[in-house]
Amino acid sequence: MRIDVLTLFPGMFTGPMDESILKRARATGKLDLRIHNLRDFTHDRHRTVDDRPFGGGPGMVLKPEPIFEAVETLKAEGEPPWVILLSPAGRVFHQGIARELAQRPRLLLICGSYEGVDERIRQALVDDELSIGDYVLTNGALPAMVIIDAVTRLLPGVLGDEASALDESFSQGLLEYPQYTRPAEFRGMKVPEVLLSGNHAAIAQWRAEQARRRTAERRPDLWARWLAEHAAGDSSRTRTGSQGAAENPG
Ligand code: 9D3
Repeated sequence: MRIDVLTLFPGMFTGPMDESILKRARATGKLDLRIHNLRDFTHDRHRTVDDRPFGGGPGMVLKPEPIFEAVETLKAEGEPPWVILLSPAGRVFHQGIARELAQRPRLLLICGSYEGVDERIRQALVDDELSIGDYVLTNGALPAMVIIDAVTRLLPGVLGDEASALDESFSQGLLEYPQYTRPAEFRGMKVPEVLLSGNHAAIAQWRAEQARRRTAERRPDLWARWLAEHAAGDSSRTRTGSQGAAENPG
């Protein structure tokens, strides 16, 4: 997948986008990531990217010309990209959106700034507008990196087979179960007996129950969705008499 990023702060991307799984995805050509400085698409001496808002008010607004020129230049370089504006006014990013974006051959991410952008950019250039959550950041560079990270790990061959298979497992939509490694007792805290038992069926059952219980306690929103999705045709856990607290978490 090719991802172009338009930003006022290209330096923020060096480092985070060159470590770990992202680094390998780029090195193996699975991710073709290109960071562009918006100022490179200006023509005046001061490389001006913003101007005062019509109608008055505080702050500045990203002017249309550099962004239009950048998007039009990049669009001409091959197949048309899906153009995303990062802004606090976008719909909130989640794993489902990451899965959808991972299907596209090419993305173009436009990083907003605290200044906001001229509305004609939305009107004429942008296919979708995304936020990463309800908190205020200084600009859209970190949100762009969050999206690149979430999408890249879903690209074919980027994660090892084990990690991808794990992702596809029954536990989708639930929080992780508790994990332990050696020693079996540490400062008086013991690893649950079942994990030392060698009984793989019992272990799987314990983990599934822990994941459900933890999700119900901590994330009632996720729990409600999981219950709804697993309601049809699955009476094994919800039937009267099944053991475990996960069924009646409240
Ligand atoms: C005047 C209202 N402010 C919105 C709350 C203006 C404003 C503040 C901060 C406009 C942009 C920004 C910079 N943030 C982003 O560009 C951004 C962002 C964010 O701040 N939080 C979560 N997701 C995103 S995506 C882009």
